[in-house]
Amino acid sequence: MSPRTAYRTCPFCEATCGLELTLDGDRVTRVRGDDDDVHSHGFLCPKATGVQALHDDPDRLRTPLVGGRPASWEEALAAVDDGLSRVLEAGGRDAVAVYLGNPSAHNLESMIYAPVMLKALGSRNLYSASTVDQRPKEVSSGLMFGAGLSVPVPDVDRCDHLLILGANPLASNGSLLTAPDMRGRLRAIRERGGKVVVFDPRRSRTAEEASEHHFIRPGTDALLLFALAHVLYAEGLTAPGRLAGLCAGLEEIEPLAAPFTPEAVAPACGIPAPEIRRVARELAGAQRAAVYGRIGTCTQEFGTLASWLVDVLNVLTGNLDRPGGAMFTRAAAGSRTAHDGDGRGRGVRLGRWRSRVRGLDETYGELPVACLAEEIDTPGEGQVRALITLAGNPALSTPNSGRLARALESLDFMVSVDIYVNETTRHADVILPGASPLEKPHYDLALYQLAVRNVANYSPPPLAPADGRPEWRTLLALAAIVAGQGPDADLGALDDMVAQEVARRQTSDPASPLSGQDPSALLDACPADRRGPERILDVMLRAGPHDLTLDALLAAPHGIDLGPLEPRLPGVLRTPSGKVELAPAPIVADVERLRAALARPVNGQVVLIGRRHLRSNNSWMHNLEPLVKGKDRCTMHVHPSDAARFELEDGAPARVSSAAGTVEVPVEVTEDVMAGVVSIPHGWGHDVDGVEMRVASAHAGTNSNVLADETLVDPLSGNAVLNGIPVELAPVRAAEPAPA
Ligand SMILES: Nc1nc2c(c(=O)[nH]1)N[C@H]1C(S)=C(S)[C@@H](COP(=O)(O)OP(=O)(O)OC[C@H]3O[C@@H](n4cnc5c(=O)[nH]c(N)nc54)[C@H](O)[C@@H]3O)O[C@H]1N2
Ligand SMILES: Nc1nc2c(c(=O)[nH]1)N[C@H]1C(S)=C(S)[C@@H](COP(=O)(O)OP(=O)(O)OC[C@H]3O[C@@H](n4cnc5c(=O)[nH]c(N)nc54)[C@H](O)[C@@H]3O)O[C@H]1N2
Ligand code: SF4
Ligand SMILES: [Mo]
Repeated sequence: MSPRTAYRTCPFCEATCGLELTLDGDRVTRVRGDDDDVHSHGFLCPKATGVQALHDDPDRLRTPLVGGRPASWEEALAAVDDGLSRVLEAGGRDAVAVYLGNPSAHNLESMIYAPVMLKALGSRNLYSASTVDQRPKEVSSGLMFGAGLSVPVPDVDRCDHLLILGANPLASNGSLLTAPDMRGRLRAIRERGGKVVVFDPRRSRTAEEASEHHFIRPGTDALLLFALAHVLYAEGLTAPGRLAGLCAGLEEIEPLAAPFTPEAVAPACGIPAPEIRRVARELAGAQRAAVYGRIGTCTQEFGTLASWLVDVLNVLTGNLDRPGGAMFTRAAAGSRTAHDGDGRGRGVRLGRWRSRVRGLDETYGELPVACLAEEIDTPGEGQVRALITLAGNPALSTPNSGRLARALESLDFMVSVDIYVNETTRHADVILPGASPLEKPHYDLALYQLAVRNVANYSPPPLAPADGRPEWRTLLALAAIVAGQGPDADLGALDDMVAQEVARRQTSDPASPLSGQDPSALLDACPADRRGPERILDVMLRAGPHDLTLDALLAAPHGIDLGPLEPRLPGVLRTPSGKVELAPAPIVADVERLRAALARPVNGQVVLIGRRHLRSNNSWMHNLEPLVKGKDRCTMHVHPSDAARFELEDGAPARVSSAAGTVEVPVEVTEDVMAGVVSIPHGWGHDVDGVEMRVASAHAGTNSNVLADETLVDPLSGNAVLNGIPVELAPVRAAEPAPA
């Protein structure tokens, strides 16, 4: 067979780069950036080669495992039916918990079919990686704009001033910001005479590329942002312009910001007051500016406040919803706010139920994953006794991993849909294998909702699934099982129901031109032989705002560019008032907690933060030799003054302890981290029994989330505090025993 070319969107991070793959039979022989991709224009990062390495990885699961042994799909699904049915019978719906991991948001099949399974299960114990990630931003956006995914995206290609807090897009390639080649885009800002300003406790790669970088003490972004707002008011620099008429609660911001003078926040933030004043003036003085915060501003104790203040500043400077500011994307498919209405909607309702043990609020149908271990290991009515994980590795990704590992081991039943036997799935009774990226169709239903341009790109699977079982059928089979239909339900009939329901939802959006039309007509418009995720995507595209069909995307293998972002206020809003809610009551009520933090002494305490590396992706790409080879990446960055203070030596192991646990990790002394802060990347620690990832085990590293304290959460979102964890440091001396 002669080599062929296939175009496929990279599924690994949020940048959604177009790849050009050369295939020889069922082997990938070359991975390149697709120069003609309408969004990435040939850009790619080293992780792209992971498509090939992952496909070929001998440790990647290709058959189901039952009790650790290869089994047929029939056996495996029967075992799942047996295990889940017992728990459901004994403990009811809430006794079965689900954890959805990050790759499920990059996966068309799980974006469509995981919710079907969740609905069929009807458990209140739903958890996901969102509550160790962006949930604070979804809470602030939901309260302000009426929908959790109405997250304003910095219009990086047209702004001339970008203020970045807690994001390192040169390593992460952007998050809640789908924009391939952020290095190029940031350089372009500077080349057109603009400025990039970064606040980060580390001199990150993004900080190095910026016009200026300020070290900021972890967890103090909300203080800084309030102080910036304070300066805008004090110096008469607020200029909301047309936004004044589109916002409710604008007048509440000035008194809220009053206590947060630059002088008041300076000691806590570690930033001199005159610098804060200058940054505020330059932000206000820029023609077109955007403030952008990401994981560093979310996974901290004031995550929702900081996320909210980012958009408050965008409003106060007149930059929300205008070109070069922070804008709302109009995605081609899957967005609840694709069509402009009159701005009014039901808004979001949070806290509809609470977690059983700690009483933390539900958000968007989920409980905080920081509660998962206690919901499993605390006896009583409603205790979790079974767990379904889908593309998640909570044993490495969520706080107090030590406790969670013990809890997972104690479950009556666990099933994982995953591609590896890893730190989490080793606890599962049954593992159902997901497919390789080459065996999956791809369309970024989630990430295109946050793209810096309106784009759409569909890639068909370059290869058929090796065992003929696409992941969506596995999810539908699980849905059938938890619905009590047993392991051999008619998945085709279920799929028809799902498609019908999607069509019904599309035609019941009052803002849609299809509102009130017959959903069956929408379904019937799709080619007759189209089924599964392709049919549903086709329905969504047809009902979407850009008049697309799947056939149109199939005819455009490099994607379709639907143009730059356009102003969308008030049509994008879904708030009861029809206005941007600038001072939502729950957020305003939380300001007092921030005020109290002003008085808190720092006193030489050391806090832990994380970091990301370009060649790594959370916990799960460490089994791919091309990506892990070279220098050890799981080290603790320590400032020279702290190294001296705690007698730590470069290259030697240190003992790090927190309220949750203790780890040992090699020290890397560097001035790239601020004094009083240490940094360890998350997602490592592969040297535990039962993991079947040979390469990863040889580059095991340390699990930093052993140190994360699950009792620390941002109260409004329940999001875990993973940055700014108080720790104690000591050298590991040869004679001391290792921690248990
Ligand atoms: N290569 C690679 N790319 C990835 C991932 C990966 O693991 N590797 N993961 C993907 C995922 S799931 C996500 S969510 C995104 C995340 O994307 P980003 O948010 O860009 O993530 P990071 O690169 O971790 O950058 C966060 C920065 O916040 C800083 N920081 C920590 N605490 C604070 C604080 O309190 N305040 C401030 N101002 N800064 C702070 C850290 O030093 C770090 O430089 O990346 C995605 N892309
Ligand atoms: N300390 C600290 N902790 C953090 C973070 C931090 O910055 N600091 N970041 C947090 C963030 S932003 C995130 S998103 C989470 C990530 O948390 P998780 O989503 O729990 O973890 P991942 O490492 O992404 O694990 C993904 C899992 O999916 C599997 N997988 C990969 N591809 C597929 C597929 O196609 N199908 C199936 N079925 N399975 C697949 C992998 O084998 C792996 O088990 O970690 C969080 N944890
Ligand atoms: S930047 Fe992200 S999407 Fe692009 S090639 Fe790298 S991992 Fe893939
Ligand atoms: Mo994430």
